[in-house]
Amino acid sequence: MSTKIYMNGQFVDREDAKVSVFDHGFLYGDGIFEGIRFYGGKVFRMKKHLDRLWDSAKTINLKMPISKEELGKALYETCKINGFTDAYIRLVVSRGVGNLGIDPRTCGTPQVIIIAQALSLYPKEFYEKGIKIVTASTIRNPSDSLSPRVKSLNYLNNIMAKIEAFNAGCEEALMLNHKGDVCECTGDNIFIVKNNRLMTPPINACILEGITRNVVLEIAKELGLEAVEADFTRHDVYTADECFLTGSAAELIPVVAVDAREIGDGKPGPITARILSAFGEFVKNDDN
Ligand code: PXG
Repeated sequence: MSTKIYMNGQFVDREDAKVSVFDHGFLYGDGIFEGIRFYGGKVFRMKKHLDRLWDSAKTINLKMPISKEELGKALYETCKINGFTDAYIRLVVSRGVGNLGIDPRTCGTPQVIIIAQALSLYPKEFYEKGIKIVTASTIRNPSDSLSPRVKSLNYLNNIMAKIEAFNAGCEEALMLNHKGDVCECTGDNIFIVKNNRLMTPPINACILEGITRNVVLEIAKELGLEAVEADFTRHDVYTADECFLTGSAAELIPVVAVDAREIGDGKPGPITARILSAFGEFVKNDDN
């Protein structure tokens, strides 16, 4: 049976799930998205994802053509119709079909698309051995140009940095902001651990406010670990005891080297392991 894709209230076979070449999502990257996990028959942190999507829509001046309640139901229906209990969900809202030219006023109704697919997890090795990353020369978009808080369909800023990572033989790149402070990676937030204290850049450091990041901050509190949101530099990363990345796809991935500097003893650290294991428990019991 072919995978069914949700398109504007209807389910369409994968082969037939097509958008117009005049959709401004395709022409200009004009649109927004969410990457969501479906764990054990539940949409993880659904309210947070929908709230973030609505905030992205607000900032790009896009009027959502569906209510949060309806869209929440559609997320569940899409997983159900495809028989998933665990999946990766990509929710996309594009500006819709319009004329050539960037004028969003020419666009009809925004297109709402939900793709659910079986998880293609990162290799086990990433979690067991950790990954090595490099700093990209491409800086993160400053907030007053295109706010990284908007999860927009225009990911070229991140893709440019990701290409630098691949060219350096790494899977991820660390991005700095216009001030030179540590920002985030191309598709994940970053944490460091120093003297048992967790640190992650604040929202105004030009990051996407990751759902997983916020879950890790909650978990740290539950575990009685000190965790702060504060600006820091690459020096702090190089000299950290531990470092890890967070994201809906990655969950938690240990980082064992940055720009060829070994982090800690060059192996995934104990606090990272503690949080990763608590994360596994957290997703089972989450009701948000
Ligand atoms: N920063 C950036 C730039 C991201 O794109 C995160 C941080 C982590 O956010 P969450 O809310 O996931 O903890 C992201 C997330 C995809 C995909 O299909 C992208 C993300 C997550 C899942 C899938 O490209 N980006």
